[in-house]
Amino acid sequence: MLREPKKAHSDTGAILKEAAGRLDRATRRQFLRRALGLGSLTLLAGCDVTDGYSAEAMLGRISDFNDRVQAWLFSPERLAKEYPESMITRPFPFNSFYEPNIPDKAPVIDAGFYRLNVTGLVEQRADWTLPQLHALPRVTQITRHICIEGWSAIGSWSGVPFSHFLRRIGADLTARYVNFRCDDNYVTSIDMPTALHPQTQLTFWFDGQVLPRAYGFPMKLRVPTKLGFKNPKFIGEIEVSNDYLGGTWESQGYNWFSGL
Ligand SMILES: Nc1nc2c(c(=O)[nH]1)N[C@H]1C(S)=C(S)[C@@H](COP(=O)(O)O)O[C@H]1N2
Ligand SMILES: [Mo]
Repeated sequence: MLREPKKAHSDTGAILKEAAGRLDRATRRQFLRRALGLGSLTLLAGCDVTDGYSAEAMLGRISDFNDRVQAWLFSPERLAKEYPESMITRPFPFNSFYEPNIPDKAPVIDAGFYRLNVTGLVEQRADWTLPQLHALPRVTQITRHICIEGWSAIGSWSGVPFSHFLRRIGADLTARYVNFRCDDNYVTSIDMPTALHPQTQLTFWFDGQVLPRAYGFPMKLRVPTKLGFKNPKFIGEIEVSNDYLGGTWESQGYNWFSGL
């Protein structure tokens, strides 16, 4: 059953401004002028959208525009802001695409049986066990996760820089996409420049502990330059590909790029 797109929260303007705050001043003004100039994000944040059909049509139009603006804005050199430990949000919010939106419904994955499938345009199409993944070099980031539904929170995530992992599996770094298939049937995909961004992380630990089940055990992709829904949890397969896969929320009208 196709679900009606979740209505944009009335805080979209605030979230946009928060995201814009991470840009330098000239870029920010251009961003806000171009994004808000068309009234697209104002519309997105507005309450006029009452039925799923018009919401979907409108989001489609906005998406085409935003893909262009955001692709133009994105640069691999731009870093998401990092925060001190004292600013970590506890407890950290939980979100899922399924209903009811509660952690109890998150998949139960057995650490011993778990295998990560690596497929597509890579030299080593092997499966990885958790101990093998945990042995990769570890870095930590404290960044803000921004959800399109109108909340944001600061968290601490640790794991291997995704660019390191991609090189390790001999990924074709000229491929266009990295696609993710998750154990709850969630799907999303990112462009290769974002996959290689220095802060994009294959995450196994959260706030100093093993990534809890609700937050994506055994692994998620942390992408601080993208909205929350571009951060897949419970990853079962990573595919390097030139084929556009889209995603669970992307096919419901959310902008595919959704980032800076
Ligand atoms: N597999 C999977 N990944 C997912 C989702 C999901 O439902 N399933 N929801 C996305 C959305 S919309 C958000 S905001 C974040 C929520 O992550 P959190 O529960 O760690 O806060 O996960 C993203 N990744
Ligand atoms: Mo989200």
